[in-house]
Parts: sequence; C-alpha cells; structure tokens
Amino acid sequence: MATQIKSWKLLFVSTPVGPLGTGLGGGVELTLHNIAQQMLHRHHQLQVVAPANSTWEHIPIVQIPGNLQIIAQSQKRTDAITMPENSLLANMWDYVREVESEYDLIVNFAYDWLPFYLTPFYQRPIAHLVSMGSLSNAMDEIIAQVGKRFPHTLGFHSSHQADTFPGLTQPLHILSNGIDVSLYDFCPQAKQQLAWIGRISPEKGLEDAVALSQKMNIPLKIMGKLQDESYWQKICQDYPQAPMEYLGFLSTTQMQKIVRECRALLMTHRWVEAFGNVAIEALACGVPVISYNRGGPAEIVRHGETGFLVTPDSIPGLVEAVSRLDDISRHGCRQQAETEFSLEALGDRLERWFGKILELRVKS
Ligand code: HBI
Repeated sequence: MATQIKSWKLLFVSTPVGPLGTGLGGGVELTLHNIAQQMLHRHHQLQVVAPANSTWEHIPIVQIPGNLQIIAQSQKRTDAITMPENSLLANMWDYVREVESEYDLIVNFAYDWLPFYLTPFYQRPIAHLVSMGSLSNAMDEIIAQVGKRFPHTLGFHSSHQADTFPGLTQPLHILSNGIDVSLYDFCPQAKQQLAWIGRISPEKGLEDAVALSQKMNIPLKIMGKLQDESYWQKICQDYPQAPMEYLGFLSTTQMQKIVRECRALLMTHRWVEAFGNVAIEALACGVPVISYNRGGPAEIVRHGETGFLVTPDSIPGLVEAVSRLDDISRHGCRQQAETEFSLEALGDRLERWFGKILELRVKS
C-alpha cells in the first residue's frame, strides 16, 4: 500500500535572474509555476520566495529585493563566482534561514553556487532542481559535493543533461518536465510548412533549419526571442532564397496557433539542451519533432513514432527525416504528450522525489 502522503509544507526558492512573470527566468520560470500549481492542487502548503516585482497571481509569493544575478550562460567555464552588492540571491537565502523551521522541505530552482554551498548550514532538507547542463567548473564542483553529501537531493530534467556534469554519483532523480496540455489544440491536418522555436542565438543552430528550408523550398516559421542580432543578420545574408518568416517572441496561445499547422518542429541545437520544452509543446499539438540526437530531446522523441532523431549537425539527415514525415501519426504525438508530459505526470514525479528526501530525513 503506497505510503499515505501527508500535506507537506514546501518552500520554493526562485531563480534570481529576473522577477517571475517577466519571462527573464526562461524555462525554469514555467517549470516552477507548473510544479507550484501541481503541489497546491495536491493539497500541499506552499510559499515561493521570489524577486521583487514578480507578478504571479494565485501562487503565494514572498517578494525579496536586491540586485539580480547575472545569467550563468554569459560566463566562461573557468570564471570565478561573482556576487553583486545587495545580492538578491543572498537576500532570498537569508530569508529562508529565518523561516525554514516552519517548513518540511526547501526546493532550490536557482542555477547558482550560493544555495548549493549553503545547504549544510540549514536544518531543513534542500532539494535542488538543476535547470541547465554543465556550464562552469565552480558549479560542477559544488553540485557534485552536494550530491555526494546529501543523496537523492539533486533533480535533473534528463539523463543527457545529468551526464554533462563530472563527478556525479547515483542516485540521481530524472524529472523530465511537463506542460498544461489543455493549452494546446490538436491539429490533424498540416500546411506545407515547418516550425523552429527558440532563442535566436548560436547555441541553438537556427542556420541548419534555414538551410533545410532553402534546400527543400519548404516555408519555415521561426519564433522566439531575437537574442543575438549579428547572428540573425548573418543567417539572412547566407540564405537569401530561404522561404523563412520570423514571427517574434509569441505567447503560448499565439505560438501554438502557428505550430499546430506545421508538418514538424525542427530542433537543430548545437549545445546539450537540458530538456527541450518546445518539443513537448509541439507534440501536444500533434506535431512530430525532428531533432538532432543530442541532449534532452533525444529522451523525448520516440524515433520513427513521434518524430525522428537525426545525426547531429547533419542537414542531409534533416532532409531525409522530412521526407519520411508521412510515417508519423499526429494522434500518436498528442497521445505521448498527454501520457508522459502532462502536469499530472510531472506532479507524480515531483511527489516521488520530495517523498524520498523526506522519508530519508525522517529516518536519519
Ligand atoms: N543564471 N545565474 C543564473 N541563475 C539561474 O537560476 C539561471 C541562469 N540562467 C538561466 C536560467 N536560470 C533559466 O533561464 C533556466 O531555465 C535556464
């Protein structure tokens, strides 16, 4: 008989790179929101420690002032850890120290050195949701230390992401991710067009999708934040004949209206995506995913069933996959999103992870 899960008192601590509701927090903001919603739905008590000027409704937030942390992707691998004066990150964890005795479990969503370093100084257990792959030596070191000293407290989105960190020891918790599938409308019949969604930045490899679009003369709908202007300009110069259209950074509702009518979503990333939320968003619309066999998407796409996994950086591989799209069932894509990537499925995975940490803590 499964142990009856009592109502836990949970304290979630946000990423310090931007107020919640501004989109600055990127993928982890959506993840935090979905997990918070699920835990409340399951009658746990919850408080989110967030940067001042966060604008979430329905979820209880404590707003903490201070200067934002700079984003880890902008740092070099050997860079030292930096902290601004009046650090929002330090202020958030100072607040946690004051209130921790009122909670059963603390959950850290920041990809930053401080919360990992501070873990042994707190009385309550801390679960760390690691939101990106390995980016710096200092983070690799502190994450491995916490994993060794506090088994079961590290959570990742995919095994490919976890594998980028040296020195990690089992047990690791692979959480995958989840979306509110009801926000995406299934579309059985596609137009003759493809989709590409993501930050327009070199690590996302947009140029390969554009090269395919020009080679096969198939329209490409591009959506996402234009992060690197010179990179985008170079793509436009290199592929003047490509039938591509840049639609900007769209809301979920607007984005899914475009994606659902596409024959497939292309994922041409150069780096190890931790997960690839856009892949499950496409599947929820019934849209097959053609992705380089690299990072999180390699654990999402069922090759030949809900899309194709292609030799990384191979444009001929992309062409071959597009020519086989009629083998894929669009209903099968929607089905996978509903069973594997629903908020319910995510909530189950998170409850199992939290329960394991709390069970151990009670024992020790
Ligand atoms: N950088 N320093 C730092 N801390 C974070 O929590 C962080 C980040 N960069 C990006 C990020 N979080 C989120 O966008 C993740 O979803 C990737």
